[in-house]
Amino acid sequence: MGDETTFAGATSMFRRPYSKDVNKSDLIFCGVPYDLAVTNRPGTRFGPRAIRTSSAQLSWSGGSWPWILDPFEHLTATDYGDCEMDAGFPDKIPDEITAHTRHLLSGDAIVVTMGGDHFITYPILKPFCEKYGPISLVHFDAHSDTWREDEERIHHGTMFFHAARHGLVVPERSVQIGLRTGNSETHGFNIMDANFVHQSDVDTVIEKILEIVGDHPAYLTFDIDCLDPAFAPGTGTPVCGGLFTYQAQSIIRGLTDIDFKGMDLVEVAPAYDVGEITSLAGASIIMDFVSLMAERKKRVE
Ligand SMILES: [Mn+2]
Repeated sequence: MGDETTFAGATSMFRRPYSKDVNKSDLIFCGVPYDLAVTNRPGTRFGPRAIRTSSAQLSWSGGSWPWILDPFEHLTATDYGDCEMDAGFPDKIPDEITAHTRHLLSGDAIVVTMGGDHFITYPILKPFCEKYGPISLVHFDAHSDTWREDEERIHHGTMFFHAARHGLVVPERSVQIGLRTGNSETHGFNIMDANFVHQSDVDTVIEKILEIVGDHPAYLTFDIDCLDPAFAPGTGTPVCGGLFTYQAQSIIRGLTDIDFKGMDLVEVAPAYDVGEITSLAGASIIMDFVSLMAERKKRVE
């Protein structure tokens, strides 16, 4: 990994080289700076940039604790830059996000997206589903994002209702973790709400996730508001009583048996952040996912 000065230099994700070649990497980072589908505070369009900046201090050689590997010794990773979206045609943006993700998935790379508000997961999931079939969601969030909605209406609180209805995901093989908002309908998703996570130990949560997802192709979607506002104040729709960063990281570190095809980290809104702790939490969770992918690759080497 790069050993450039932490406080200066280029701010590509984890200091990986920028590249538009989607065939030369095991893992591609990209940003989708879209925040027009929020129901509360906007500002996540600045999320990818803030996460990249925070990632600089996680990019020294040797990898991050407690992983005993440097992920980038096992995975070639590049930063594609951000999805281009024409603000002059707002209706076309979801299709632009889908086309962008489809392009990134045209090679064999694992695609890691920094949001953006959580709506972006819906257009991202379409090409994942084309490639891998209906997928298992491992979904960390304060909110279910499955509120019932009209046929055409969709925003960052309803896209998983549509994703389930349109067969992009398999709710029965999916799990939502950390929820602390009421929704009388589960639409078949398995739920471990914040109370369950706080009252269980980390190993129990991991075991249940492994049981639910099994060997099904999976996608990790991490809404930073899953964390308590004490750990992630810089987000549009914070909810008290959430997970510690430690809990979320420990759970993700236990998921090496899951066949993840990609992930996103969404809803980081730097304008409401304090001391950059939210973007650092986001970058750290992505680092755990990348280390997890490296660990899986190492197993078969
Ligand atoms: Mn969400």
